Amino acid sequence: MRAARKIGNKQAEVHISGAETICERKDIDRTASGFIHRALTHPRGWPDRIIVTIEQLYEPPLLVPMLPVRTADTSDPKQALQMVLDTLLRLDVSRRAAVNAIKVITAKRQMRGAAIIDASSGKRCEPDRLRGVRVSRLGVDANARSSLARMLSRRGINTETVREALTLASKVAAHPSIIAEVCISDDPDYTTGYVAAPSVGYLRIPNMKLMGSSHGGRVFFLKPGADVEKMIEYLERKAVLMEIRNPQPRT
Ligand code: WAQ
Ligand code: MG
Repeated sequence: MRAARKIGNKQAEVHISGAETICERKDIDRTASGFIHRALTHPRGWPDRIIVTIEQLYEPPLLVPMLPVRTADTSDPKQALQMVLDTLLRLDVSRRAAVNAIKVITAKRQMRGAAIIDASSGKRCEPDRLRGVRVSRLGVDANARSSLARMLSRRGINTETVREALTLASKVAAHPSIIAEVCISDDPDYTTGYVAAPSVGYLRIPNMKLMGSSHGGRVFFLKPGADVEKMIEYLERKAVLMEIRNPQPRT
């Protein structure tokens, strides 16, 4: 689903809401109306168009492991962005690439999808810089749903926002050409973001922005020299379900 509203001249539009999932045939009605409801009640405002696309999958989804979940204790945007920077620099991300990513996720103008940044040069690599790359065809494996809900409930974060972001981050981190991801929600009332990478897990970072601000975004850091087209094909087209492979620590 994607929802948007025209602004000013005919071409420009502001992104309101997007969502994607994988479900069984019997759940299509319920899932689609849930997404439409989300578009109609979104804190980013009233859309003047909602587009719902429903496609049959012709091959079984790939199963990828859920990233382990951790939460940092940052209390303001300065601390939070410093934590983002420090975490990225400990991975194979250059300072230039990290700084460029922070510019993208704190910029006024919203993208519908994610920016892709070369982890070494810091250059943007996605073909459409205004739109970005939209990760699609992802969901939670039926066998993992109840333990996922239990694990998140124990931490008081069993929300659709967290489940969807964790699923997306787990799909993205499973690709060998992606070193790390950073994200801030574009919802004005949601200020927790995250950095994710196989070695870091899904590191939730509170207070990435001030309450009420509508900026946000996502960046994927590309391994230098990796095949960007293949990677985008995986993100946009490959059906992936997140599963829970190792017992989660009881924190
Ligand atoms: N693929 C690529 N980029 C996306 C996608 C997608 N499927 N969905 C959203 N984005 C980009 C887009 O630029 C949005 O503006 C931005 O990410 C933020 O999207 O554990 O809700 O859906 O508490 O607002 C983090 C949860 C929530 C942290 C993130 O992102 C936690 C969130 P939103
Ligand atoms: Mg949003």
